[in-house]
Amino acid sequence: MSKRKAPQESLNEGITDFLVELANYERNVNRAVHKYNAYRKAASVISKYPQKIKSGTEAKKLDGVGAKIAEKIDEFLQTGTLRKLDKIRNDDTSSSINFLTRVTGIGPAAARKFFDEGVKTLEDLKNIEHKLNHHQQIGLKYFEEFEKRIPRAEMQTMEALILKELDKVGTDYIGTICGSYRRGAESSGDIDILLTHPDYTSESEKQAKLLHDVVDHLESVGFVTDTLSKGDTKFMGVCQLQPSDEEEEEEYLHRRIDIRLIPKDQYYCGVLYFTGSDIFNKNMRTHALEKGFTLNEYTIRPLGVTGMAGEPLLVDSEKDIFDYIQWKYKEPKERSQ
Ligand code: DCP
Ligand code: MG
Repeated sequence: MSKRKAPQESLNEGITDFLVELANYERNVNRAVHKYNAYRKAASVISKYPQKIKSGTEAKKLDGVGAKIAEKIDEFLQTGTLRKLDKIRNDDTSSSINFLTRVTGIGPAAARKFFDEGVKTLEDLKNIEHKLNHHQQIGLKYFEEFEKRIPRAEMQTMEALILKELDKVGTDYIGTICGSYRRGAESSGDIDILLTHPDYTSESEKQAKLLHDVVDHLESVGFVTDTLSKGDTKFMGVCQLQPSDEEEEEEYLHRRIDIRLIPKDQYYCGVLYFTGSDIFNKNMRTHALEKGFTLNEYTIRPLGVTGMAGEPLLVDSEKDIFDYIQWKYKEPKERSQ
C-alpha cells in the first residue's frame, strides 16, 4: 500500500486538498480511522462534482458531506484558510508524527512511540537506526526515492519486464499489475502485483514456492533489490529498473513493490480488490450488501436470512462479481471513486 496518494485534480482542489490533509491527520496523529474515512469520502465526492463549489450548503447536498465539513468549507471559502489546519501544521507533535509516518514501516503507533522518545526528524531517525526494524531501515534508506511517484511510462516498462520474466519462471503463471496503474493513473505510488497459478486453489495446500520462485528470479535478474517482508503468500520489497543501453545517462529510482500469490478461485476477487480504488471498493461492498452479498478481497458469498454468509460463489472474471450484485460493469479506469 502506498503512502502518498496523488492529489485529486478538480475544480475544487483547494477544498479536496484540505480534506485530504485533515484525513491524514486523523489517521496518523489521532488514529481515528472513521474520521479518516469520512474526510476521504467527502474529498472523493467533491472531486467528482462538476462545478466550483460556492458554499458549504451547496456541498452539503452531496452524499458524504455533513454539517461539520460544510462549516469548514464555508470557512475555507470565506477566509482562504482553516484555523484547525493552521493549528495542526504549527503543532510540533502533529507535524512530527505526520512526518514520521511517511517512512514505510512506520505506522501511526510506531510514530507516536518514536515521538515520545524524542525522535522527530529524518536526522533523529538516522541516529537511532539500530533501533529500527529491517523494514523501517529500508524505509529510511530510500526515504526520498519512495516519496516520488512513478510515471506511467516507467510503470509500463516494469509491467513488460515483470510479465516477461514471469513467463520464464513458468508459462502457467497469471500476473496482473493492479492498483492505480490498472485504473489508468498517470502516476502510481507503488507496484501492486497479483499472481496466480492453476495448480494453486483455496482447496490445495499452500504453495509458497510458487511465490518464492518468482521473487528469487526477479532478484537474480537484478530487478528486486531489497526485501521488506516475505511470507508464503505476500512479498513486500523494493525494485529498480536498469537503464537500457540507449538510456546510459539515466538512473531509475528504487520503487516499492508488493507481490501477492492468490488461489486461482479467488484471483478475480483479489484483482478487483487490489485494483481499487479503496473508495470504489467501499462503495461496491455497500452495494453488494444491499443486494444480499458479502464481498471481500477473497470471495463473494450470499447472505442468508439470518445474515450468515453462505459458501463462496464461483467467480471466473471480475464481471462475474458485478453480475452477481446486479451492478453495471465498470472498466478499471472508471473505478477511481
Ligand atoms: N486497498 C483498499 N483498502 C485499503 C488499502 C488498499 O481497498 N485500505 C486496495 C485499493 C487500492 C489497492 O488496494 O487501490 C492498492 O493500494 P494502494 O495503496 O497501492 O493504492 P493505489 O494503487 O490505488 O494508489 P497509489 O498510486 O498511491 O499506489
Ligand atoms: Mg498502488
